[in-house]
Amino acid sequence: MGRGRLGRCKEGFVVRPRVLVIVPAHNEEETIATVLSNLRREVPDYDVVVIDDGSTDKTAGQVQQFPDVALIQMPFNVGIGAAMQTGFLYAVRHGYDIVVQCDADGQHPVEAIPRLVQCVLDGKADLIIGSRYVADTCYKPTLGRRIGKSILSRLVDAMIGGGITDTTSGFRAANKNVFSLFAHRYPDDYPEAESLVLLHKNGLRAAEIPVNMLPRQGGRTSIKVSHGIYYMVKVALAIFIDMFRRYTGMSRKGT
Ligand SMILES: Nc1nc2c(ncn2[C@@H]2O[C@H](COP(=O)(O)OP(=O)(O)OP(=O)(O)O)[C@@H](O)[C@H]2O)c(=O)[nH]1
Ligand SMILES: [Mg+2]
Repeated sequence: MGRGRLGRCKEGFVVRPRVLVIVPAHNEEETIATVLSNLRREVPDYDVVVIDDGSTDKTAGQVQQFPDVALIQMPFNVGIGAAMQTGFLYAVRHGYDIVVQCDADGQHPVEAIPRLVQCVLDGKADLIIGSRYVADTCYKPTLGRRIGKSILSRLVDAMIGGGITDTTSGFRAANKNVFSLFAHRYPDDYPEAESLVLLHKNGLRAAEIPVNMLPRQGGRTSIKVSHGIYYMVKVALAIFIDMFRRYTGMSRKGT
């Protein structure tokens, strides 16, 4: 671990940012190895940590075939929010500069990661989201998901003032301000939309760029239709409650 630290050049030291890719995984034995191979090929200078969240299949065994990929195994399924928060905490403790979130099911176009990271480095925003909805992509959500996404997007829009079309995308790159905040506090279920409200309340900015997302490349979705509706209502309520919260965690503004 720890590639991309300092490189010497004639003029002195050139600081290269240390980037950590966090891959949350729950029962992704069919796809995780391909995702990790793609990461090694496309972003060999970035470190990778997989958060295996109590998988009951061979996910961990697949990850162990990659000696340079870190593996954190949760003792039982803690859920995507707590798993990601573990990754953010890992990034803080190991002194990373930028964190990227990338799914384990092959949906996220790994080759777009350098673009996400570059936008963060250029200061375009504190969090850059890979969006499925800015341009036409191969991703075709079901009707239920389109409705859920649209309700959540409207709520988030009302809270943060618009500008984000894909509030539920988990394909993101974040600077230290963001992942330090998230290491401290991060929503539990379907955390992506609510996390944007958290960011906004802490004076941080999100923006998005178009990416071409694929359908899941194997295995099964974690989102069953009945759960989808339940979580949609839960997330909407959580966002609504956030509206009245004065203090959200790390804000210097005390919002
Ligand atoms: N750590 C952890 N990861 C999870 C959990 N549930 C899902 N994941 C991972 O989070 C990522 C996104 O989950 P998906 O089930 O693909 O959700 P989605 O991409 O919104 O849904 P699909 O479009 O159907 O794939 C994948 O890498 C999953 O393995 C969980 O409980 N814990
Ligand atoms: Mg997926």
